[in-house]
Amino acid sequence: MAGTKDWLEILNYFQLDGKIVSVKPYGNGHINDTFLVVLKEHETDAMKKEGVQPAEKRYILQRMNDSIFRNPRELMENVIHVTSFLRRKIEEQGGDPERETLNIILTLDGGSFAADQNGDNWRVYRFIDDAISYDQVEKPDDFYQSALAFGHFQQMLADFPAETLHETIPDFHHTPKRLEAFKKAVAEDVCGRAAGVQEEIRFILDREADTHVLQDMLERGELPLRVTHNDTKLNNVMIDNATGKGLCVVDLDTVMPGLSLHDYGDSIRFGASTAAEDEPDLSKVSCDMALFEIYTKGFIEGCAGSLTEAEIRMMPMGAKLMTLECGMRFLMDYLQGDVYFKIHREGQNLDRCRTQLKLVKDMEEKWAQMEAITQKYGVV
Ligand code: ADP
Ligand code: GN1
Ligand code: MG
Repeated sequence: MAGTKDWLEILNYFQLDGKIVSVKPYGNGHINDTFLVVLKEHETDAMKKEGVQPAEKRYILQRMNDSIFRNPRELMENVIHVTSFLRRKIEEQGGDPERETLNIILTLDGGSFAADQNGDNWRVYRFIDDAISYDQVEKPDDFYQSALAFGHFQQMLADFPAETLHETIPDFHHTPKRLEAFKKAVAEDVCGRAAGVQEEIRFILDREADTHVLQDMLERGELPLRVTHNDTKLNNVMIDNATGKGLCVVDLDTVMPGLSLHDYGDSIRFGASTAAEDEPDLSKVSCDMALFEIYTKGFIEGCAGSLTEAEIRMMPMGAKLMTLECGMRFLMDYLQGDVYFKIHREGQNLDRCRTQLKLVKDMEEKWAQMEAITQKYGVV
């Protein structure tokens, strides 16, 4: 994509003012195409006279992934609904809604996204300044702060009318259905890659019984259905540079009814790992129990007493299942020719799968420790 002229065409759909300084790819999300846009405000005569420099403003521009999110209108309805709900809560709590939730920049005709001439759909958020998101834990306290933020996020949405949410990706964390889709991809083997990954396939299939555990508990009414984020990796939360606290949960595309354990587990699989999600050297990958403990403590605190005894008891299983599910999704994508998660090199999805499976194995070995930690913080 695109010289300045094309960016101008896209940015002109939105209620934005100023001259383009730069538009650059931004962040490390696997799904949307994200750009940081810098605009400089137009210099007025008054500014010239008074020697005032025109200010620069930053925005996040995203090309929404339409092959994953099939209905952009419904997706953006969810984002509008969730962010307006959060805005009210944040105001009630004396917070700053301009920084503590996403702010959508509307199109000229008041819409929340715009289609360009190629049919690609774009949206713009105000950039959250003076905050950072991490791709790996650098300081344990950042991980703790992210846990508080994700727990608090879920807590704020406790009375959100769940029935009004569109299901942007059906059965997103329905692990048994994910396994069925995985088996189909193995059987079809469209790229002829299955022969080279028999060990990984076997590892996943051996854990079929596990994939049902949380779903069965949900269906038996033993775990509550809540409004959850569903994609709680560390780089989906902004940490405030000034305070070091979790400031804003971003990437709201998958906010849907789900289990608290999905949010908890997804954070653990990403943030409690000792290595990057795509680390090729598996000897570097394990689940760090100190980080596991820090996140567990923060998430339980962030949920402010709302987690049930069963939710807390099942935390180790939440961590393991979300890791297994993610490993399975990476491997399925590798088998299907890398059509879902963005890759930047050959074999990256296979490396991602392998780190997840290594983490699952490590968690199984540390199970007693994980149970002891969750019980320690779960005691009320
Ligand atoms: P994806 O769905 O591809 O993961 P995200 O919505 O998570 O895309 O955006 C990618 C990255 O961009 C995030 O991890 C975060 O670092 C950054 N980001 C997203 N929205 C904002 C925002 N409003 N302000 C600042 N940074 C943002
Ligand atoms: C994707 O969008 P991003 O990069 O935050 C994916 C998650 C996976 C994650 C693995 C909509 O998250 O489900 O857990 O990659 N998001 C979607 O890193 O599929
Ligand atoms: Mg993201």
